[in-house]
Amino acid sequence: MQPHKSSASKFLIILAVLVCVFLLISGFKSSQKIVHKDSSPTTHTVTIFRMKYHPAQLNVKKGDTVIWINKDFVPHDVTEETTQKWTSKPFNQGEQWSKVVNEDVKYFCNLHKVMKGTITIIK
Ligand SMILES: [Cu+2]
Repeated sequence: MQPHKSSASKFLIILAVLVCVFLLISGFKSSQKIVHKDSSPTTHTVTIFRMKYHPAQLNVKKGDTVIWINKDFVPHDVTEETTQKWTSKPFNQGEQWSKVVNEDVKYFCNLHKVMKGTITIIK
């Protein structure tokens, strides 16, 4: 009776280990999938109309692309505000300009300095 009992409990232990391994593998696979999805760059659109950027505040991931589309009747630009280290140059209605963003940005329109926007890098 004793040997039979111990082989039954051995079987249960092996079964439990197999279930654990299966759960670990499936959990690992699904978390890998999420990481891959999160890290792939995406594109965001900022529309310019009525002398404003919409949305004026944008959260992106590092490496994402932002496209500004001018839907106003007058030209606008997108210029880095703090040191003006980059600018789109003015672009007209129906035109667009894009940039890959790797850091927090404060920008404004050099033609209409009340127009302002920010981009924040989120994890
Ligand atoms: Cu403007």
